[in-house]
Amino acid sequence: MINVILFGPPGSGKGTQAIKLSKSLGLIHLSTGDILRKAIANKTPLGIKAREYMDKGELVPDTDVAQMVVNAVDRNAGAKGFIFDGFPRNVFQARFLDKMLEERNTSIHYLIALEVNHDELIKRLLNRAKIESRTDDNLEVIENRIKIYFDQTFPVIEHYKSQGKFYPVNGVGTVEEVNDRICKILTKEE
Ligand code: B4P
Repeated sequence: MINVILFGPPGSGKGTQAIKLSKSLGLIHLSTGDILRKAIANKTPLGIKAREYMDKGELVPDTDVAQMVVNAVDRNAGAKGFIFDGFPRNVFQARFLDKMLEERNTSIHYLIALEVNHDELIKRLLNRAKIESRTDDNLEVIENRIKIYFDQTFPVIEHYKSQGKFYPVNGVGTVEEVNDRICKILTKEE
């Protein structure tokens, strides 16, 4: 089994790369953002609650997200592995993920951290706003999402660095170039 966390600030290309990697490696793509957006679209109780947080760029409460992830993992028992996209978002979620995988006799193997500068992040997300109509892709909310990333999410790096699982990747370049850089790490090529 191979379990990968795709990590990085909003707009760094996590979702974009996760879709490509899940196809090429045959892994299950588990995006907490996508699951939450689906819950919002379906107006489920979780979706109605999550929307209040997501529209402000804040993190949805840990207990809700954790339960969602357990459900998604257990629905895919027997999978070759998972690409966790947008999860964990803080150290509590990281500890939770480690424990949940341990109980299923597996673990995280790689944390791939996409590194992209602030101006490029803003440019990409404002560009996406013109194409999709995500309610959290406006400048004020984007700046809050980036702030929350550095305040709450960034410390997750240290958690996996201490386990020897941290792999930084330059996230600037074409989608293919970034994908090649990640694949080199996952296939252990030089
Ligand atoms: P997410 O859905 O995870 O959204 P995101 O961080 O903005 O990244 P995303 O994956 O969509 O974008 P990407 O970088 O691929 O989270 C949204 C919200 O959900 C959070 O703010 C939070 O409220 C909630 N949430 C999610 N998970 C949670 C959790 N675990 N706990 C609590 N709350 C949670 O791409 C961005 C744009 O860049 C795209 O338009 C793409 O086309 C473009 N792009 C990608 N790669 C590029 C490249 N190489 N060059 C140019 N453009 C590129």
